[in-house]
Amino acid sequence: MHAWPASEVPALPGKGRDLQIHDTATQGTITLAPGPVARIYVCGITPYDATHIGHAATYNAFDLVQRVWLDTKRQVHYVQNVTDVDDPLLERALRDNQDWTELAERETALFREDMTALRMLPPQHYIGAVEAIPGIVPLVERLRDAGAAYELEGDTYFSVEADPHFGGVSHLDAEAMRLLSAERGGDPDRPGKKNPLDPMLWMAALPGEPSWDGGSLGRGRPGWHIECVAIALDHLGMGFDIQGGGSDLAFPHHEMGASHAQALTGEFPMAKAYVHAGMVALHGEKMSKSKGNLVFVSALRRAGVDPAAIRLALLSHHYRADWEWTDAVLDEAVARLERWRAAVSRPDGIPADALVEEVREALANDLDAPAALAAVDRWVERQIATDGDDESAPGLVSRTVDALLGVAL
Ligand code: 5CA
Ligand code: ZN
Repeated sequence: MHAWPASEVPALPGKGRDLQIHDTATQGTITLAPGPVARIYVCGITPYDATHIGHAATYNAFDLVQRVWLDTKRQVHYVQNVTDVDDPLLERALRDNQDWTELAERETALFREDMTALRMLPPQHYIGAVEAIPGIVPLVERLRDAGAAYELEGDTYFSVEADPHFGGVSHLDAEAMRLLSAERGGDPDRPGKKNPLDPMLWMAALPGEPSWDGGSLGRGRPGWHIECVAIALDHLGMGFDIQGGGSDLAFPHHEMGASHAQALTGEFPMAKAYVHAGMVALHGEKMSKSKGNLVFVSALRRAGVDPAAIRLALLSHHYRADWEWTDAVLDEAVARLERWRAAVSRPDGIPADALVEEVREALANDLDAPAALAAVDRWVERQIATDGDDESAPGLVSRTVDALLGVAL
């Protein structure tokens, strides 16, 4: 699939610091020191209702990761998937009496537009689950042949007991895993499974549902977790730097993915850091497609909201926090954008070299965007209150805010 156009990232004087980031798997903060090419996989949307503010907040976090790495003068190899065939997508298409491929294409196109408007850097490889199927089938066959998978009434399941490290990403107890598995696409109550948590790797074709040639697995479609593993291993290989997503992906999705990869390669975990963004809520509940309590980026754009203000609203919360979207959050961001624009539109001002370092430091410290905004706020206040004569300062601040925060002033 094609991704979306990249906005230019201005180069800043000097060099940024290595990223320290909270890793769910080790339950602590680690310093990542990638080679010249940093590798990141971010789980993409299931395209049946895009792009809500919760999605945007999560992609904003991983956009900051890239901007920090680029500022350390590394290249970034970024892969993102699109879950373009899945139960909820098929159910929505059926409910609305539309073709599931058209629904997926339309929502993916909207997502691309939203990502472009928000200045999110695009992945180099943007891969749909459907296009990944030829690479998924041999992985499932290998898992089965190695004894890590079994057949149940034509479907193929992964055996979590094949992975001695199972649980090492999310650290949840068995009861919590069972509840979340039922909530997030699993089928813990299906009779005949070796372990209730075992996830589907390949689902036998059902009448009226799309299916593909699965070689020795028979016709069918892939399970969710193996899709991301196949795409990540194909484009990044084992031991890439970050696998990212919202906190609702830690279990089962990233846990199961790490287990699949362990059973395939003997290595654990697949990524050096498992990074999870907090959940954005609306009216007290997690914003989610299934609940329908959504604020869409495209609707805000249509209403004339500047995408830079949406981005500032996202940045005003720490990526690991759960937070609530309100009109006040947006109003504050709109006002901040106006203040910042007024401050950098002056022909000269107060020096900004220290500000560049403060923003770098804040982001390298577990992507502390609120601290970065506070640093810019302080410069802006002084700039408005003082008569400076540094002609390079306004430009430097604009470039810093653009390069490190993705906000065009
Ligand atoms: N296609 C899968 C990943 S392979 C999926 O989870 N798709 S999604 O469309 O449901 O979500 C896309 C991303 O947005 C995921 O990382 C998810 O964790 C994140 N996300 C979903 N809802 C919210 C929310 N309310 N707040 C923050 N992030 C969210
Ligand atoms: Zn995924």
